[in-house]
Amino acid sequence: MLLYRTAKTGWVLKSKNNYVQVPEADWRGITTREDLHDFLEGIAKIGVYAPEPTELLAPMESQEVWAAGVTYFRSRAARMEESQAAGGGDFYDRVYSAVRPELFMKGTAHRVAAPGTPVRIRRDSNWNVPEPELTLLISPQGNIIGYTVGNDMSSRDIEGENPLYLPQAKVYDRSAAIGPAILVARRTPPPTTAIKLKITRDGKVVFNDATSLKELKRKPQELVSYLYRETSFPHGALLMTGTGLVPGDGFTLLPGDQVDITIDGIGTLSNTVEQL
Ligand code: DO4
Ligand code: MG
Repeated sequence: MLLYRTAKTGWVLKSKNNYVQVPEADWRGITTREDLHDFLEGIAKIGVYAPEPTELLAPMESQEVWAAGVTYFRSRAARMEESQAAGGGDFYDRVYSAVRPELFMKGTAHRVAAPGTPVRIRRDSNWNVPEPELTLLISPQGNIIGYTVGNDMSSRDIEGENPLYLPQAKVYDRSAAIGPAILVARRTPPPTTAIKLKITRDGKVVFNDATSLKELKRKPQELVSYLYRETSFPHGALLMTGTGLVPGDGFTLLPGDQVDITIDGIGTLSNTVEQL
């Protein structure tokens, strides 16, 4: 089942190729329900059909958005290269194989771009990339209740200059996008699940590549258990699980680019790029 959030009609469910309206009385707190799967099955059975959702919002409420890093070999390699001059390469190598993962706070709903709206690149950065990441919706009790698509926009020059600049490379207005929907499923998407990134500039595709979940070094539940250690999330949390796709060193996003991130079974998160 896919759960969409819309500007006009609130939460809309897609079940067996039908769109079903979630009653307004159930909107609040829907993404923090421990019983989300069972609850949505009940809504699907009642079946008040709705039109295909438009004007999508990020499918979240007041969760903090967190991100895991260096969970794919490709991310480790790219980070080691970009931070070589700053002597930071060793940290990325070590965290890739350490027991404790890298986790950082990416932002709150306020910093998240909705599907179809612009993400931003910083004005004080010249080297920017999108990071396509399977993103977990986690309940207040630490259970994974859904899966969505995330874009962890990153300023590689700032990150590479000094690892201590990570929060500035990662967290600024509209430095994340989430959507288009939450996949509510009892099981984690299978390892064969493809994560695809396409970047289009002036009508031409300038980057097009794919990875799959089998390249993800850590188990989603392992990342969640570290995130929830000693830390409470009364509104639940969203956790981006890291990128397995990093365009080559010569590539940077430019204003006007279109970023399409597709994850099998969830959909495509599309955003344009802005630098105001
Ligand atoms: O260590 C820096 C960030 C890594 C990251 O965001 C990723 O691997 O996806
Ligand atoms: Mg990332």
